[in-house]
Amino acid sequence: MAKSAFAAIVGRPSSGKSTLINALCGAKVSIVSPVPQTTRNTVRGIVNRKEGQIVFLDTPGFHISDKKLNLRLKDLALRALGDADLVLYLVDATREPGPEEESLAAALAGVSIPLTGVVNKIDHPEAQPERAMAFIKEKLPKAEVFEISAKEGKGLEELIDHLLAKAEEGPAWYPEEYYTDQEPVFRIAEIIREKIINHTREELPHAIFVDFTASRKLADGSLEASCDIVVERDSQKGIVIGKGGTMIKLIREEAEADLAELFDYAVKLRLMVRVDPSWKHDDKRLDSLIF
Ligand SMILES: Nc1nc2c(ncn2[C@@H]2O[C@H](COP(=O)(O)OP(=O)(O)OP(=O)(O)O)[C@@H](O)[C@H]2O)c(=O)[nH]1
Ligand SMILES: [Mg+2]
Repeated sequence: MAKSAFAAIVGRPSSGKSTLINALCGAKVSIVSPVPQTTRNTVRGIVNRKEGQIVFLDTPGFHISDKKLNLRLKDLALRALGDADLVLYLVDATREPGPEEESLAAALAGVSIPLTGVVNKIDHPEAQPERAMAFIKEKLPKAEVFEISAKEGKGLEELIDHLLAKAEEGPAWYPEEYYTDQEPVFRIAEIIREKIINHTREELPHAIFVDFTASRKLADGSLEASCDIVVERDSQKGIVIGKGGTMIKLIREEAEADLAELFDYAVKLRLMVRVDPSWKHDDKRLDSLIF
């Protein structure tokens, strides 16, 4: 009988959760940027081995803040634990564990599913893996701890073997050829958001969301997708569009190139920029964005 498990990946913002899920799945499942709070949803990535299937759940970074958006993201990260059989607690070896790390470790100490500690970014010149290791051992003494570099793909097979050993016998939840279950509409919007964050991170790291408005199949088999990039202020609209439209063109071209890798049909993007000063305070809007 094969094994199967849902494994939630939790950690502070920018600890490398999304980089890890992509490396584990060997494909871009979840968007990555140097800006904290990039991931806003529980994103599933599937790994199949002859021993069984692990469905990884990437989650938003655990961040302490009173802002509405952040509260929702934190809540979502903790809720993913309720859907999981195993939990991976990712700690960034380049950062000192402060109050936020303490708070997350305390929350995880109360969780009843098996927990595995993961020290990430060991490739980084400023990494102090012993410090991160000692922190996890102190706060969560029962956890086994692995050292990895998600970016360089180091230590991942050992981690997968360990999780398969911990997993219980059970059916595969997804067909073997699946590496994610995300809808194309969501993936397209996310890839666009990744390009915007990575190009405008100093000016508007969290000010945007991408609203998929329409799509149609063209005669050549490609998909034309229309999306609104929603910003909070007029000045931000100018940043996204760029001088003479150069920025939005770059965003479109890079996103189309990534999408060409992800889908077996071409995606042609029609991007517009819209201003909505209150989207981050709009409960209905947040309901539709954070799930
Ligand atoms: N050197 C190094 N950098 C890494 C590694 N893993 C992730 N990073 C970098 O860390 C930054 C954050 O990575 P993400 O994967 O987006 O982090 P995250 O935990 O998903 O962040 P949120 O979604 O915001 O919570 C990016 O600049 C990554 O390139 C690693 O193993 N080594
Ligand atoms: Mg992420």
